[in-house]
Amino acid sequence: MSDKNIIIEKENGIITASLNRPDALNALNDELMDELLTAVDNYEKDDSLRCMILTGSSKAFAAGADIKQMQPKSYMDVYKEDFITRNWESVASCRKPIIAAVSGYALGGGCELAMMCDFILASESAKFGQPEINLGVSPGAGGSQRLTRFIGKSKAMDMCLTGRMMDAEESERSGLVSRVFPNESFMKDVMEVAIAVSQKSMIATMMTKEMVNRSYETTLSEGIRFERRLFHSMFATEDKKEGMSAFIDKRKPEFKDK
Ligand code: DAK
Repeated sequence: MSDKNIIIEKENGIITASLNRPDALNALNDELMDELLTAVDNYEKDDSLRCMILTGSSKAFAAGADIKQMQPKSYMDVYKEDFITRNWESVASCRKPIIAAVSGYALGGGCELAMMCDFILASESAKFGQPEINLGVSPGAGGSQRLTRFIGKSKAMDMCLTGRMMDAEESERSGLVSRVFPNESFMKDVMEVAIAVSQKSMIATMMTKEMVNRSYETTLSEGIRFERRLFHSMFATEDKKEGMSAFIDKRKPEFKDK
């Protein structure tokens, strides 16, 4: 299915959403973010879909929020419209897994959108940055907060204050990216990761997401308590019985998300 700004493909329980504004290096405008909101919403509701890949083109994941859409706006415009805020958190708040697959530029809002996903896979061509400082502004969709948590204060300050770009190798080394794959096989390698994620119990996957995300929001002792509560609750699931029995029987588990 091809919408205006996002191409949606579904295969083997994996939904791939490809940002599709090639003439603007996938700059994120309000219309595109609305389409993304709808795509994420549909993904969450459809039990047959078990993992989402959010990607762009080989040249750009997304070169940021659309500067041409932002340029004429005043403070009162963006405040009154809640400009690109109302439709920006759908990826971060999705309860099912979303993998960012980044080739080329992931800048500004593009980098922020990738960081809203559960983890980032990059091709060798990926370039990350928060260049908003060059436009006389700052990150505005969580970049100053999420990037600092990913890569630490010193490097986040360096990125945000100089506006420079990091290549894939530096991004992996600093913890922004989980794995780098060759350009030639990138989407095939990403699909293999998505299939691996999709084959687990969805209950365990969703609870594990909650646990890892909670680690950003709370103290260590509260986080560990939260993990233990969810871990105990999983002993009420059929998938726990199936997973452990399958291990003992030396067979592949058949999870039913129950
Ligand atoms: N917006 C609009 N158009 C863009 C764009 C962008 N961010 N990036 C590129 N384009 C357009 C270019 O204008 C050009 O269009 P035409 O001139 O052909 O019409 C076309 O894409 C190709 O770009 P270039 O000719 O510049 O291509 P190059 O290969 O020479 O350079 C580049 C690629 C990525 C280095 C360069 O295009 C560039 O520096 N782009 C801007 C990068 C940037 O500054 N990004 C940060 C934008 S500010 C918020 C949410 C999000 C945000 C804020 C708040 N809330 C939830 C509150 C985010 C803000 C930002 O991201």
